Amino acid sequence: MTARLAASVSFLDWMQQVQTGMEAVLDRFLPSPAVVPARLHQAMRYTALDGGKRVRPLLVFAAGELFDTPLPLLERAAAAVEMIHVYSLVHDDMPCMDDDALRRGKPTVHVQYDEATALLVGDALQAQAFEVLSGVTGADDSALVPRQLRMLNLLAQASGSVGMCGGQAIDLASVGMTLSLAELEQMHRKKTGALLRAAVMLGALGGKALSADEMAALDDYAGAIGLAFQVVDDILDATADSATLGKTAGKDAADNKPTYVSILGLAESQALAQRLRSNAHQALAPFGDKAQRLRELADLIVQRKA
Ligand code: GRG
Repeated sequence: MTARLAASVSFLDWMQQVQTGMEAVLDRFLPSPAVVPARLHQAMRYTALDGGKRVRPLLVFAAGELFDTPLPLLERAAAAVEMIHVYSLVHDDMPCMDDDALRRGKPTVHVQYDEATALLVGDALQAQAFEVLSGVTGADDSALVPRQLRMLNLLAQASGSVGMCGGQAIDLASVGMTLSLAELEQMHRKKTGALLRAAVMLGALGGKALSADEMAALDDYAGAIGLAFQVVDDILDATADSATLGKTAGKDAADNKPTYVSILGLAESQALAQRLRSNAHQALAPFGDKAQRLRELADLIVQRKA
């Protein structure tokens, strides 16, 4: 990826630069398709490359701008969080979980390859994420090692049983059940919110030290966008079509899953997404203009159509 773009660059151009750059970064950090076991490596690349909105890497880079995080560390953090995200999608799509055949506009890994390969792709991407984040960043990397340690700890917590995996466990257990709004929120703060929060915090922790107030403000922002992302996901699942989403639409209702739309209705869910966007903006007030990209990402998350 090239050096940071000036703040005068439009949000769209910045986003496209990060998305394109991420393709090259992931290509660099994924095992070569020629290395044994070639089929596993090809399947890892099939699912991780050429697809997805790259929301988590965008958050890493936007938060990194606030704290002057060095580019090599930003690239590693962005690749690591995207690999964890992709692994979660591959496992989530398997017949033992959501049993889905379409993801990012392509057949899911267990359909394109087979179930055992899908399981291993997820496992290997998870390990690869931690290898990448713990890797050497450059010649003068010793000063970065303490930061990397904190980042590794954060990513492990966000991915594990008190984070994303825990949220998925609650999700699987709640099929066909009536959840209160508070229970639904708790599930999503873990399942989707934990990794989105990690993306923001990873970008920040790689840079100069954060004060307690800065940490709390970023946490508030990350919490608001994490929940907004899921509210919008529920809205899109109920209102968009599969071709637009690149995944099967209407799945939540078909699977009898509690969602924001099923509990609050469409209009109230849309109002909630707007309130969360405004909360995210408010949380960024102490950072002034430097947080412009994070503000724009909050808008994107709420206004997205896929
Ligand atoms: C299997 C351990 C394990 C966890 C799965 C996140 C998750 C937990 C499952 C995904 C199910 C799902 C569709 C959740 C809704 C929110 C979400 C994470 C959507 C997909 O993320 P996007 O929209 O996807 O950022 P792209 O493809 O753009 O990266």
